[in-house]
Amino acid sequence: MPELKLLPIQLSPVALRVALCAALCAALCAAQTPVIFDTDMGNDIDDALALAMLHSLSSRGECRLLGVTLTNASASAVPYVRLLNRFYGRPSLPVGAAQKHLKGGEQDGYLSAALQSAPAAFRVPDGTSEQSAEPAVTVLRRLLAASPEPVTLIQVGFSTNLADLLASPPDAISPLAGPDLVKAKVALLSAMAGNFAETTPEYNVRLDIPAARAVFETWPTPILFSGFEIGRSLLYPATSIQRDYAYAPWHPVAVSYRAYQKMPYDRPTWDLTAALVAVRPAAKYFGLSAPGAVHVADNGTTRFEPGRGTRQYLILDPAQKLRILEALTLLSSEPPH
Ligand SMILES: [Ca+2]
Repeated sequence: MPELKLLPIQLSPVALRVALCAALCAALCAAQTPVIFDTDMGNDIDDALALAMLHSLSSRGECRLLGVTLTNASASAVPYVRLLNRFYGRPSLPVGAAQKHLKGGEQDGYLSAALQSAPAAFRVPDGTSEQSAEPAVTVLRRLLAASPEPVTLIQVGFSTNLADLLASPPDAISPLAGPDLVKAKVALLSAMAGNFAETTPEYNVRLDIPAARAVFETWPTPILFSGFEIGRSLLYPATSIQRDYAYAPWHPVAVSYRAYQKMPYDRPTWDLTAALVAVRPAAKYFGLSAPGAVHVADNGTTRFEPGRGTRQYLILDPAQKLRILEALTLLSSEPPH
């Protein structure tokens, strides 16, 4: 191999292969968008499907899931997220716990059902530290401060944690206060929130209106909204639950879906759409509004004002519906790698 002589240090073929692999891995890692998933897991089933999707996208090397933070304060939420992470082969993924109890926002739609039926291999042991977690804002600050690359945040629950992040002072984790930390470390916030088709308050906004207003009106980097009308127009098919998850004798997502409502039912893909565009912004699954500002009224309705601002919302082209649904079902039902 005469070309090896061009190197200042001669490498054996094996060492060269190792070095090339390391360089390739470094290049691939650099291409992976680091993401944090902020979720009200347990209130609706789309959060579980969206987290499954993010595990698949991470395994495919399209993103790097850094951690999960919760806005559902149910005692079962942390163990459930750890259960899912364990099923998908990421048992040590950081999880941050909700600190605020929001009326109507800490339902256990399927959390206990999955936890109680889980085989021992996936179960989070009782009485261990895995049953609890650090506060969500502590986890958010640490993950952001430690990330060498800008992070994409995916918020599919209430804005409680991100408002608290904005209000957080400098601490031992970072000398930066919340807004400066976000400006330095967050590329994009992809949020399932609001309604840009009707003047109806959307659930994620309505449950913590002051937090939604603080985040949507003062967040210092761009926000991409998947409004209520997007997920409502793209229904996750019950047939996928019946067919695509049967590869595992016990599947946490299928068990959860069946526990959440009486089967068979199709469910809006609200949170899945926010996760999909966060990881694949160039795929053009959706159209985008012009940039502008988003205002939150006292009753929780959202109003988009085109012009100054870095907020945009998704627009659904009916011709793309089947393509989007195929991506959502394939990604959420992909077996752990
Ligand atoms: Ca949600």
